[in-house]
Amino acid sequence: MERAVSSAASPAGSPLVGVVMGSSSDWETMKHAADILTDFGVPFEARVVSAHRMPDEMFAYAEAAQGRGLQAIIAGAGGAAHLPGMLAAKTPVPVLGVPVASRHLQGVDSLHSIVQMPKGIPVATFAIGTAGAGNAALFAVAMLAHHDPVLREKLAAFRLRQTQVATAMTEELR
Ligand code: RP5
Repeated sequence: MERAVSSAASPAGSPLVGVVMGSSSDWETMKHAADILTDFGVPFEARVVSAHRMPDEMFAYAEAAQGRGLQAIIAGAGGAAHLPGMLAAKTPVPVLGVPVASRHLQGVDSLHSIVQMPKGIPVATFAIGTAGAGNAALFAVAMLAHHDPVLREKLAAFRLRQTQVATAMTEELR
């Protein structure tokens, strides 16, 4: 299993999106977010910022996020996944939570930990696993595209390609 978290996978420029996770073991899931951001040319950074093993670093990361120009933070964690909620508590930057599949409860624990935020501090929560990581990145792209016509065109082209692929699937039935 690939456990190294890439720190240089981003296109050039100050990061607009932070991709953070509780462990390098989450990277197999979270790299699907990084891949989407790379494809769209969105500058991002990828880091391990464990909530319970690096609480001070996690707070520092959240406190610096807005000043560093981050527009969104995609946070993935597994088990008692408090990383997205704690980051959201410490920064006004929108946090997109990705429940990572856990060994014993297959990520249902992660999902409930992230999605059941008490009213007042929202975390936008995505599907368990790679679909959630990819969709969190696409959601971040959509947020950025709101003020970026080039990104908007790329997103429209991405969706058109999906439609074309799905449309061509009928041929496979013959
Ligand atoms: C969480 O514990 C991480 O987000 C990861 O999903 C899980 C297991 O971590 P490792 O034991 O693989 O480091 O903090």
